Amino acid sequence: DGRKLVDIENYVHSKQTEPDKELFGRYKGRNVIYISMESLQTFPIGSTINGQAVTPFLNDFIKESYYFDNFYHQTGQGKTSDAEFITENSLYPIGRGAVYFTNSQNTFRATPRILKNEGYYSAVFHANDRTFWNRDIMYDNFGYDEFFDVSSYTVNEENSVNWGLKDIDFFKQSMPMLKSLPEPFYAKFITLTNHFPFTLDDEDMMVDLYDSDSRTLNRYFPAVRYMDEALKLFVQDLKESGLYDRTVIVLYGDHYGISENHNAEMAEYLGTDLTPFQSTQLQRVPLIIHLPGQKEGQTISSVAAQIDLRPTVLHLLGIDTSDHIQFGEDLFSPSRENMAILRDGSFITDDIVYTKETCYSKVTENPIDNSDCELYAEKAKMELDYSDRIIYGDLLRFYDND
Ligand code: GP9
Ligand code: MN
Repeated sequence: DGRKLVDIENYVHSKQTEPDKELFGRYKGRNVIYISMESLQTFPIGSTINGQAVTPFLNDFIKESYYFDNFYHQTGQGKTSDAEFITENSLYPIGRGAVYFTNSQNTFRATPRILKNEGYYSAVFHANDRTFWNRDIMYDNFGYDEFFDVSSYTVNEENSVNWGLKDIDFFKQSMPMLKSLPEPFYAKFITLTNHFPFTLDDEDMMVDLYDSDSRTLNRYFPAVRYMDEALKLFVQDLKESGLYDRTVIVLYGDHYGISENHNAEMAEYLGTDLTPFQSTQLQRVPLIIHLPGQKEGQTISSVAAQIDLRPTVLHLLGIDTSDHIQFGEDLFSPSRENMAILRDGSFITDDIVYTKETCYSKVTENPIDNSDCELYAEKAKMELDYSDRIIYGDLLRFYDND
């Protein structure tokens, strides 16, 4: 019953921090575009293959945006759908299976519904079948007004590869639909080309294959380079349409692209042993936030995670979240606690990494006494447990914050 929520409510409200005074509400009424970048990890950002930049556009975009280079994905088996779930709800995904399938009938208070109360129109753009990951059901639940799925796009032999419509064509064909939305809008784009097994047509190869024993890792770099190109063209189109100047743009990597099956080749690429410490650091994905009118960028290296996106974005729009049941913290809040809790129970702070029951110093990258991680370990356990209780008990149906 509803009383089960009281402890959780007390906990989440006690960890609330004050938003940044300058930024809170500064973008009230502006559009929001989220781009879920398929399988993009942080390590290719700024990298080169045979002297050619793998992410030339993102490298430039970062210079005029906020870039979080210690931002972690928190997904589990639900992959892309988990990343969506986390960012829309500021809750953790579940430990087994995908919450998009197991708990799609729950009551959630997702971002589209919150924004609807503020006069926003919401839409998702993704060129896959609407039933994939149970998205059609979940998007209704979340309060999305519209879902442009594969049936809204022209897909043919020419413009598709790998999982379907190529990202460049996806963004191009999305533009008229995006422009037709009433403003302010909240729009989410989910890319697809940079998905395992990272195959491309020859004409779309803009950097060389990497050279290792893993064909997957070798193909990853040209596939990332292709997505970077697609993002560049989309941002150009946004500028031409005028939307760029009145839209908060959030780009995030959804989850890792290179699994631990390729550890040997990754270790060779990185030039280090792939210890559990390093494997945890490889769970970083890029987060880029571009604010309307922003010309100067800033790289923020304090630890952050996908769960933090919801309060961050809502605060930019001037929406008070102090009564929300959420586990994330506003990334621009001067007093936030910098900590990322991964779904497998690993966690990261600015100083330590805890994984596989071992506590590591970030400075030495070596194991340290587990007691140094103890306090955080309890917190990590508790948060995951609280979030699970909310989902498995459908507890938000007892919570009325309207
Ligand atoms: C499918 C796309 C990829 O529509 O989002 O899903 P993933 O396999 O990465 O979860
Ligand atoms: Mn994905």
